[in-house]
Amino acid sequence: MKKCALINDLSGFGKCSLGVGIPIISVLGAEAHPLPTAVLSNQTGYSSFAKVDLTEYLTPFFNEWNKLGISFDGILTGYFSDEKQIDAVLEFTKKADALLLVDPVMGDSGQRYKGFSDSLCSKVKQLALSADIVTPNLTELYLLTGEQDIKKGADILLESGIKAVVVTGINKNNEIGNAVFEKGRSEEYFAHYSEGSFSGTGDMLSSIVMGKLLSGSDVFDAVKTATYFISFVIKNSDVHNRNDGVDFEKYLYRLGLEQNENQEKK
Ligand code: PXL
Repeated sequence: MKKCALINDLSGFGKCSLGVGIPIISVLGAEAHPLPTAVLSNQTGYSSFAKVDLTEYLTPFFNEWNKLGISFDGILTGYFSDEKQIDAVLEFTKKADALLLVDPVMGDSGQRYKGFSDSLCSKVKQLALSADIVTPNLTELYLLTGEQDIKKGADILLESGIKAVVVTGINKNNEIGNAVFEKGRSEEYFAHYSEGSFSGTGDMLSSIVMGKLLSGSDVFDAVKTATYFISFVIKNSDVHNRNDGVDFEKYLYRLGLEQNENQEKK
């Protein structure tokens, strides 16, 4: 089986990060190997939270993984609570021969998440620029490039050597969608829009894309699957507070079914 390292936080409430990454990578048929950057009582969108920061453990954990001689096929990164975590990850990824997908988690809806200082954002940018694929939302695209224009922002990232840029959460004609840019090809996928923004949907997208890539899909098909799945899940969720996240658990089987059908055809 393909092995995927998931470097992200673990939040007890407010479904996101490892809480959605582990089941999604698993249902798509790859091994999920988590390394929590922090453990939180709940994600930071709620009015308060308690947090255990695991910065000092990242390098020792990577050292143990290296001692085990594990070679990862994919590395997916998400939320960081300290710049030093990113230095540790850069040290690890530079020696790994893995597909690196960086979700440059920094903010949403025009706002930075709590704790994202200029210096943490510039470290996230450094990591993003070393990735094969990045999945910024519009706020993060702006923080990475200073561009509000999607194509111009994506081109800046492609010029810096990133192979594919997936810009998420685009509203057009009352639909919601994601745009994929590679040098020489770009596509957009749109689906039903449910008003609002919901915790963890960016994490769902990056995990679906990684899981699909590890099973041999290209990034366009991967984003297409993610777009329709996330839109369907939101539409069928009973959400009282956007911080709680969406009812993806009930529909994971759909991702698994589609994946198994595709694998059987191969
Ligand atoms: O889904 C992004 C995210 C991840 N992790 C934590 C967060 C957020 C967004 O608020 O607070 C802890």
